[in-house]
Amino acid sequence: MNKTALITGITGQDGYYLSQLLLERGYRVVGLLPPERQGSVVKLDDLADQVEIYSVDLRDAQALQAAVTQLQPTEIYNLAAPSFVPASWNDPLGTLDLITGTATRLLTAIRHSQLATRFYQASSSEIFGAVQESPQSETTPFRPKNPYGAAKLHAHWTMTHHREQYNLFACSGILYNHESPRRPPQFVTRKVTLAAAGIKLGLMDKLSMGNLDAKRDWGFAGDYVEVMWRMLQTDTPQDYVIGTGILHSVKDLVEMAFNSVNLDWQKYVEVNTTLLRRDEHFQLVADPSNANNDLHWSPQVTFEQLIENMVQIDLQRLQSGQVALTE
Ligand code: G4F
Repeated sequence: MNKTALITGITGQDGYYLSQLLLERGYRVVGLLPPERQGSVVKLDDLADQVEIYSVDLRDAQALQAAVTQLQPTEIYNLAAPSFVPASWNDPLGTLDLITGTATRLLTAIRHSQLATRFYQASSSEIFGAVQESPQSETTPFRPKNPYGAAKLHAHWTMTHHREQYNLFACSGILYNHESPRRPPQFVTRKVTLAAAGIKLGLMDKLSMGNLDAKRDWGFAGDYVEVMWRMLQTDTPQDYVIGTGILHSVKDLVEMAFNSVNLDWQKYVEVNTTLLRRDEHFQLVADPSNANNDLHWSPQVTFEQLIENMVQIDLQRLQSGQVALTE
């Protein structure tokens, strides 16, 4: 019998790549989407016809329980989150409810259903926050410094408590920044690749940026969904830090993107102080040794390949009118 995977956040970047991987591996893939967001299934493009959508409000515990009881999933991937970190300051409670609340309600539903469903929690390097050691591993203390990181940490602990208390097969992937051509343009990689393409085509002439010295550990989202799946295929549930272990600055990113279309970034990029964030001196960089050793996982796409590919795809999209620039 086919395995069934339930995915929250299916229409996001990771939801797309994960659905693709699971469909290729013979799973029945069901996305849990709030009733008011049914239309967003079009974001799944070529996969929209291959996945099933179950309409459910993620804040409704009873409805989630009914979904789990009815669909009897082999695996649940909890990816749903308002993932743009600065926005979490505008609605800390809403962020907490969607991130922690959804994880708690799903874990409770698995517990009550008495199924052997395996649960993946999408955790984040933001739970490490104000780090005192770099790189970070599974034993690094958690010190989140924004409502998003705090909510992700609460969800992480809730998952851990359910694993210990009820012996559920549940685990967290503590993922560092992962990007792709499907990343929305408010995130820095896509903002830069779209701008480099737009400027090359003469559709815009300036790019306003925040902190060019900020550094991140960036990988390709397609590589990271592979490890989500591998985490649920092991004998014992365990949390893993997932990243490349390599830091690049935002300046490196800008330079790489503009170089790939033969432009001198310094002629087009300006710093807009309203885009600066506080406390950006912490170096969030992964030590993925455990994932390398236990799951035989390592990233396949380099940062350079990723950015070059994103710029090329943005050039094609702009030329074909598939995306338009708002600036
Ligand atoms: O692309 P970002 O907005 O991603 P951020 O805040 O690191 O969060 C992403 O990764 C986390 C870890 O996996 C996730 F938990 C989270 O959900 C999300 O996916 O910003 C990256 C860096 C920051 O240091 C930011 O200050 O880029 C810097 N930056 C500089 N100028 C900018 C800009 N970021 C944005 N979005 N826009 C700018 O103009």
